[in-house]
Amino acid sequence: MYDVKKSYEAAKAFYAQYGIDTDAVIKAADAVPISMHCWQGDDVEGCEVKEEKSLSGGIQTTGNYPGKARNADELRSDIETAMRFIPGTLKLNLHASYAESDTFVDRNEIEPKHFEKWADWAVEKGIGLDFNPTYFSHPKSEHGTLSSADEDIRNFWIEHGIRCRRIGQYFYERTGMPCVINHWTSDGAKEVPVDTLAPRIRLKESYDRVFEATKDVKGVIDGIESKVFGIGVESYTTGSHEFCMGYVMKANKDHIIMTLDTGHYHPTEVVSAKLSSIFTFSKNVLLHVSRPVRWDSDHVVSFDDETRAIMNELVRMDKLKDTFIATDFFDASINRIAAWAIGLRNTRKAILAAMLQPVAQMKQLEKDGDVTGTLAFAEEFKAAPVSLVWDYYCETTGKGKGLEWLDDVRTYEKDVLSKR
Ligand code: RNT
Ligand code: ZN
Repeated sequence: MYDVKKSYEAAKAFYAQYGIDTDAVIKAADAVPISMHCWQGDDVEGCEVKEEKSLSGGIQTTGNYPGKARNADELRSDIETAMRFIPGTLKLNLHASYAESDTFVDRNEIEPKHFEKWADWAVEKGIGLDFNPTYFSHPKSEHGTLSSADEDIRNFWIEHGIRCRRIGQYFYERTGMPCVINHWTSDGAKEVPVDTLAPRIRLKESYDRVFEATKDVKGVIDGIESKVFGIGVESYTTGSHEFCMGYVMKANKDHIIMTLDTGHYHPTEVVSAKLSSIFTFSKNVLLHVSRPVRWDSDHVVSFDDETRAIMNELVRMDKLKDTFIATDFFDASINRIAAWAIGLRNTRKAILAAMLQPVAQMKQLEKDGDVTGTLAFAEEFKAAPVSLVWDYYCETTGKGKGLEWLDDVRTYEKDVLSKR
């Protein structure tokens, strides 16, 4: 019989050998906020009143697993259910396309009132809200948005960005917690454009205008997200890594930071290797935790080497507190509540695993020039009994040890999802 408490005591003794206090680590890992993305629940469709919901902008969901949320109420119920299985501090990350209204409201018309139900819900739950302008899945986004050569189109999306920052302030005022906004445009081209510069200059100017028009906005942090390519825009991305990094560094404003999505780089490039360079020049980073499989495929976050390497880096640099961690994946081929549970649990577990390492000791070994010892320590902790600490943590926080959550997800599927 597996005794969680007894097993935890054994793990506690293991870590105590290296001066690690597992009780304290659990507490610290539990307090790290993770922003849970709402869009896993409905395959990024959103709640806008419109005739046809189709995803565009170089991102794609594949699969048609039954039971997806069809409206905001169902989505909230699904999010609440998933949250029952996810330990630790959470925020909810919304997209502008999750506006609620009885009649059609275009993206350049959205107001805080269209998000009132979400805000009420967050206040009731005591959680913070993050936000994203939706610069995609719209008839006016087919040929670029903020970087479009068409001034009317550009103005439309600038107004959208402006309204989103004001909604961000509304979330801040309602929840009392800063709202982290992520700006990502899918602007790009299938073939290499002859003029690659003009769209980038327009994108820069558009971001400038969004920020200039909303400089009075309070309680909002803005991530600028880059990407290497998207489906249909394979050859050129206006908001490339260099563009976004340049924008953020040149802006030199505390609230404008880089967003690093783990699926947005060339397959051999890793976010874990970029973080310290960015922290050399920036105070904060917004992280989109995802899992690329060959490309930006947005698979469910895995407890894999790269996710662990990212969390190791953040812990070793003491930058966890300066990093806004958000999940970003969408799998339509499996139970969507399970997708959330697995991805969010893995993100938290990677944080816990990173904190369950004798960082000070390892830093000292390295400082002393003991490369052998440093490597030996790093390797030793890869197979340390993290899961015993994890199980104890999940059980004591009521989130279910091991796979207990899976039975509950299946019950919810039978009782609720299968009836949709
Ligand atoms: C797309 C970006 C972006 C989106 C969400 C829905 O490649 O990663 O962050 O996934 O905004
Ligand atoms: Zn992303």
